[in-house]
Amino acid sequence: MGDKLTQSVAQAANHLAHADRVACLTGAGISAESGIPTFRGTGGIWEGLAVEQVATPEAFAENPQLVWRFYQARRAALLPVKPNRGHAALVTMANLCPRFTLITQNVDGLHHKAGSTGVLCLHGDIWIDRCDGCGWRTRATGLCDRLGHCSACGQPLRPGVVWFGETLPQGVLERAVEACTTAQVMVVVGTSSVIQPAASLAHWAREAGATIIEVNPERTALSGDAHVVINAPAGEVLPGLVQLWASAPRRRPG
Ligand code: BJW
Ligand code: ZN
Repeated sequence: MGDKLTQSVAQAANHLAHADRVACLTGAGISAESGIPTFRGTGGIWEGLAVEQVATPEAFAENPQLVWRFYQARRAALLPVKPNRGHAALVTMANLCPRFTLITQNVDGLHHKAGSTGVLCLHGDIWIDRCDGCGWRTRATGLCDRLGHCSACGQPLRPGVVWFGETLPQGVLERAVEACTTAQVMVVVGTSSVIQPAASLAHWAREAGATIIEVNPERTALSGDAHVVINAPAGEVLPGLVQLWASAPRRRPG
């Protein structure tokens, strides 16, 4: 590790050691080291289509079969995937902190697979099939290339994720806002911080007095407003950060 990186990790560990309320927001970057492509890193994540072209209610209305195949391909790619050292470090973080809230924009279920509990999934879960007609929903049990239809009302089934222009699952954003605006420290990992309302959480946390720590190998829309920026891949730095936090003398605010 370079001097600057070592210093920012030490700074971050020091902030965390002084906190008993911590919120963490993750994005696609935390799963990158598990082999899942990010959305905006490589320019188009499926058959040359950007997520903005398929992850909308309009795209589904126009071509439900295409959108269905997109999500089936994503599900298939997820089957062999395992959580990485970044996901594992966040499980340990939760054990180090009396009030730790993990919030994710990811729909891949890898935090859950790693052992995190109570995760607030802002953008839903790719393994849910649901019907917009009558609200019926179920957990998908396998892959099926053919578009399914609701057995209750006949509408085409869609994945249980949040598309552009849709509101976030009821109550989830509210709980995330509460966690972020009451946290003393917020850690933001692996997100370009451009998609709303998730991107605003760190700003609301900062306005409410939290110290913002960003972990990302690239500069993002948030970097200028973060108090500590750790420019490195999550799987490489989070385990060390957690170790430092665990060994730091605890001087919590009264
Ligand atoms: C690493 C790494 C490593 C690499 N370690 N890091 C206010 C202003 C303007 C627009 C809006 C607004 N409010 C709402 C909107 C509209 C819209 C929006 O935000 N548009 C933007 C284009 C501006 N938002 C919405 O529509 C949201 N709904 C909403 O607000 O409802 C109310 C409302 C409706 C209508 C109008 C107004 C209000 C819903 C957003 C849903 C987003 N859904 C998606 C798809 C989910 C399903 C699926 O997976 O297919 O969610 S889009 C996609 O982007 C996905 C992600 O969760 C999300 C965020 O992406 P993320 O995680 O940041 O990924 P990347 O690829 O961008 O970044 C990865 C980062 O990792 C990079 O920085 C790398 O450097 C880094 N990285 N390797 C650490 N090893
Ligand atoms: Zn239905």
